[in-house]
Amino acid sequence: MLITDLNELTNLCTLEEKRQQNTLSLIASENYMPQDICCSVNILSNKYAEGYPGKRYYAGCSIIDEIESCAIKACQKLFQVEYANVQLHSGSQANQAAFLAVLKPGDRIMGLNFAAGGHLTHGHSKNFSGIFFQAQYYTVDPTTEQIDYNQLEDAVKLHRPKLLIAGASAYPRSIDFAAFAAIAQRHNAVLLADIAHIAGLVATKQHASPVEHADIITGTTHKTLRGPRGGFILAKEAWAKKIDQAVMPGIQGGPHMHTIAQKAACFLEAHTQGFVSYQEQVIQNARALARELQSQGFTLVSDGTDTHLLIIKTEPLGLTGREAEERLEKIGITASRSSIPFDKASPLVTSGLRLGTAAITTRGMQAEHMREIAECIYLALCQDNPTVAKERITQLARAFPIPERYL
Ligand code: DSN
Repeated sequence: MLITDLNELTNLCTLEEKRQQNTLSLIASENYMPQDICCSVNILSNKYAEGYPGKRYYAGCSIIDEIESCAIKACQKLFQVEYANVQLHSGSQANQAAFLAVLKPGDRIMGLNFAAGGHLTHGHSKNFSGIFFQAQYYTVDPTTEQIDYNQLEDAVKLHRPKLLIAGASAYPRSIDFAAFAAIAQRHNAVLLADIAHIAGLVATKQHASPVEHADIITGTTHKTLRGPRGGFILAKEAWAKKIDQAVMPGIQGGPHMHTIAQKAACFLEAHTQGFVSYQEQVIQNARALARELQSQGFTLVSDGTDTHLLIIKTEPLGLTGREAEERLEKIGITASRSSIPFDKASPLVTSGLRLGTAAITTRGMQAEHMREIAECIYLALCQDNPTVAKERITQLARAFPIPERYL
């Protein structure tokens, strides 16, 4: 359908808002940003501000400078880190800039295998990271489906990467950044920690921080951190100049100042006790959902979770990840198909379904509501009974509307 008029566009946005209100997002990388943060700063989108506070290539940036400085300081304080760059448009661009700061084209990198939960930007053959760099992988132990740090060291010793990446998009367990750092140091690799998914958990100490261990840390603000769609880079001061240059002029031009203002609000909110309680609840809900699903007979990758996400194996149900995703969408749950360790199915099909609790926890759900969700997932995936499940999910969505303000 070709949109020819602004009203039609507005209608589509209203329809999307209704869709979000009437369904539950269990997509592990999604969340609901506070509406009072997102509406007030659109005026900043009018301003060009290439450069950094106090060093811009445009006039009229004095207020913009204060806003970006506020975001930088709040981010540094939140993560207790010496340097922060808040201009990254996304987590992928944060990784691009980190690579540019550390590597030359053709250098070797090593990240977690894609099927085991690694991200596209950690060396996938169709991504810049696998096109411009020589990518090697480590994987998880086939029995525990968790990273085995002896096997990781063997892989690093064998392939000698210049950059070792610790982080994932679909790995339900904690990451031992200290162990990664020890291995990187022993084998002269630079350590990049990608905390895109777990940034909110790290900020509130629900997951150990990589700040003491990693050379460079990349992350996103829109997942567990519950802010605007965007990225950031943290590092020790020694990396500051190289990273600033890698971001601008390396890969980006004008920063999105409206998003940077939203990031500032997000970092400030993340300092509050209310946000800490929210993150504690995200983890409690993920554990409760894992337990309820297991009691319904589902098999989970690595047998559980330490974080905000978990992955159901769909092969034992006679379904692909894609079919499971479609069945859940029919009952009003959005979730994402996910490869599982050593998956034989293609990434478009997969043998797993990734679920996360960051968004439903923002809606106010508690551990006791995870049973209702698990039962509806059981009805949809094991009994192919969408009608009852959809009614129950609709009621739950109505009982827990997306809030406008949180704290
Ligand atoms: N697409 C994001 C996710 O779903 O994990 C990562 O970039």
